Amino acid sequence: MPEKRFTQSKPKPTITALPKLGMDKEALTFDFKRYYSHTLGRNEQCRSPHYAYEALSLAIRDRLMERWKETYNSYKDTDCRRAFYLSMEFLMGRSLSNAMLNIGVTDEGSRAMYDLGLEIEELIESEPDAGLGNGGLGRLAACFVDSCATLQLPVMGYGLRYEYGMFAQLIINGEQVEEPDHWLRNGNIWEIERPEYAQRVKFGGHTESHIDENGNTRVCWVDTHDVLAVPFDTPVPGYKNNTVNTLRLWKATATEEFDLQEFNAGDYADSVAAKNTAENITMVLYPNDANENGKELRLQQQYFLASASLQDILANWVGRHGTDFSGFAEKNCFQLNDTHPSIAVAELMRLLMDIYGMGWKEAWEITSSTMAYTNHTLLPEALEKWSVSLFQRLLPRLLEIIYEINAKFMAQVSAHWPGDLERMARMSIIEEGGEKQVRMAYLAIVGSFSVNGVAELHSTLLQHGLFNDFYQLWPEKFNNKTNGVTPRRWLAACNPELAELITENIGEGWLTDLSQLRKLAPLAEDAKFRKRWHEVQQAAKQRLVDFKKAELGVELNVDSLFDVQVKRIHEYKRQLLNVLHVIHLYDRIKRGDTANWTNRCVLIGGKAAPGYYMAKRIIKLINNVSNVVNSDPDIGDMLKLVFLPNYRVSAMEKICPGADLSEQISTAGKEASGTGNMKFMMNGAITIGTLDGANIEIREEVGEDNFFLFGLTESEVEEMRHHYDPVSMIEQDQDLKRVFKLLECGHFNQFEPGIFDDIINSMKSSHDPWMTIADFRSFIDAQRRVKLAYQDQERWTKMSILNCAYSGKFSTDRTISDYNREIWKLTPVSVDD
Ligand code: 26Q
Repeated sequence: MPEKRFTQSKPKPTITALPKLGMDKEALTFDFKRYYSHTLGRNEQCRSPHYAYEALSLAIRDRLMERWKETYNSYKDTDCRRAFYLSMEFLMGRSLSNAMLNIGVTDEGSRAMYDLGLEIEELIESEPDAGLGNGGLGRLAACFVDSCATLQLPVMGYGLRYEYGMFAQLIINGEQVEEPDHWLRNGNIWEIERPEYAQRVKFGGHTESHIDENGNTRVCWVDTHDVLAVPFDTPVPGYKNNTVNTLRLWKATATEEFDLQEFNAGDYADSVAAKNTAENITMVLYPNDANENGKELRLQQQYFLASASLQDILANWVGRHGTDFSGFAEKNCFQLNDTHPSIAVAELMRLLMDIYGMGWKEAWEITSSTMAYTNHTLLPEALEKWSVSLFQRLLPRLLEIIYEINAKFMAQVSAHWPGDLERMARMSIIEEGGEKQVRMAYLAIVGSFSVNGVAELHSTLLQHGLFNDFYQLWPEKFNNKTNGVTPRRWLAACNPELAELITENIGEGWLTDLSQLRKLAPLAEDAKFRKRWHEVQQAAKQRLVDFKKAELGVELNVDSLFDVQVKRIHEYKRQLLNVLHVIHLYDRIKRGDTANWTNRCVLIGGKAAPGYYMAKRIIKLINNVSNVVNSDPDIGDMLKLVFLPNYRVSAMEKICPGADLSEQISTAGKEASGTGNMKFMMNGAITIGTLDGANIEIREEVGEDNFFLFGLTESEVEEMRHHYDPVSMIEQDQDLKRVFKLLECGHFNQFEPGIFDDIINSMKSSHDPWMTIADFRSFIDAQRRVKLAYQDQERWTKMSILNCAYSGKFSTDRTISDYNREIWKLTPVSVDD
């Protein structure tokens, strides 16, 4: 007799009804062993920490999964309004330690591993960074989703699952060499593939229009090459609140017809090659943090993200409400992380009209009341433009819609400023004259109900400079949302000793209400507390020293001032100004001008876009100066310069607790906000900085006595441009003159003649946009004040405590509360245990 099969009678919900998993050491140990042995098939003989990392991660993931499901159901049941964060980058870094912290099993998990003879640190270190971003903008997206989950807000992140993330940086002979980052090679425990929610994305083809049964014109986009978007979901846990939100990343794969068409044409090789074309779309992250103009694949990526995400959201809506979109705008909001996903404006119009049969007016009403745009740069050369001809070839239907949006917008401009043709030309989404271009920022502004900058100064400059025409037309759209960083990763997890000292003294409320760090301020006057603070900071410096000794073989002296600049290498960020200061100190030592000296380690790290020639030369200069300085026996411990290779999220987690001085020295008006500045401040480093980006607000919070200010203001920079004469400034400043003499005589490139000529010439040019020389004297003087402050360790420690104490504003919990109060207007949804 065959066995009887009960396939029909099983009531559905019991499939996933499971007893709740334990959060104690024993439960974690049991699950760890089961995964290690039965799932991964390893035993004691296996020496690699990778499998232990995987086993522990699987055990943690199970606990996330329970809460993820609950969160999903809570959102569904409450039918709440939601926001979607659309971003080409999510620089998540590592997940294990963050997940353990947020579900509250850091101690139990560490003890479980310890009792098994495993070092939790080693497991944590074996996780590769999810480096799906370039820098600030990508890491901001990651901090945002952390804070959204912590604030119990129904927000989902949408992005791309790049097969290759940000390249790994090697330094060979002082130069950057890029190595591909195949971060998925050993699998990714933290993602769940959901092929059942795959979406189809169109490219190419042409449009046809016809009259439908109701007499309305309908457009069909036909003869397209379609690509399948397959979602991979990553859980995003809130801090100890049972909320687990979703980050959904799309992977591009070939459709079945794609294979068949080519296959039937008879060429197997062509068919496989065609598959590659489709799958190339999410193959690699573009490693430039400024607009590399015109790359077709980049536009494909942008549209792929926008289209797949919007189709997903609309399919979900239709699944629950049918094709009645009357309540859609009340329930949904899209935040565009820069212009990169701004094609979403046109794509939502297309989907509502062409797929769901809506008229223009109704579709525009929905689109322009659900889209919100965040700008991250003022540099005009970084503003995205796409040639109309590329658009026509790749996304013909989208181009039609953009033209229509622009025609209606131009009519509005003309009504507001009758006869002002210049203004119309300035504001047009389509740039005329020469090759026609689509201005993506203008599309984003026209299509959004909110436009924000990322720090007060930046937002002001957007309103009065870059986007002034739009601000005059729609002042109510413009607002500021000063950036932040998540205090869970950037204080609690990366600096546990400091976190513990803080908690011992003011309780643990600061973890979700960072303004409570203010309670530390009075303790700056307590000598015993200062002593503890200093000890913890020295221990963090020692850990950094040990890491760098193991990684690079360099010996740093913990008693010297750790002076740190880590960020992308960019001329506007002025790593060169930092190098000029190092050369100046070197020159002073060589001249014997060392009375009252303070030993200093200058640490500089960051990646250059592979095609950015000047940035790569700056890296070479830093390394060459480093070689000369560090190998000179006259210099010894008085001065060290070290380039920190392969700067990334997990590197910053080790660097920021060990920094004394945070270098935030961009040309005023150029750094939109900066976020590294906030991480350093939170960990008690003191900033030397210009009045740029969020530095201004940092100084406001901590007070001028606890911040080393230097340099021209934004308006002074703009004024000086007209008569900027760096050559005579060099001539008139004896210190600067000697620094340039060393550079120009080839002191740092003895056997590499001429390699720094371009750098030298750029600084000496009266057209140098970054005006490095203009701020030299002021910078050197500020560094002298730094040194004097550091010599009084009691004073320095006070300043350090106060920097941490007044860093509360720079939590992304505050930033996200601001976004929510003023833009998203979501109601928090609590998730039951
Ligand atoms: C665009 C088109 C084609 C290829 C690449 C790009 C591209 C990619 C990344 C353009 C820009 C970026 C990243 C920009 C960025 O990170 N900006 C930084 O954003 C931070 C968060 O708001 C700010 O703190 C920084 O000041 C800002 O520089």
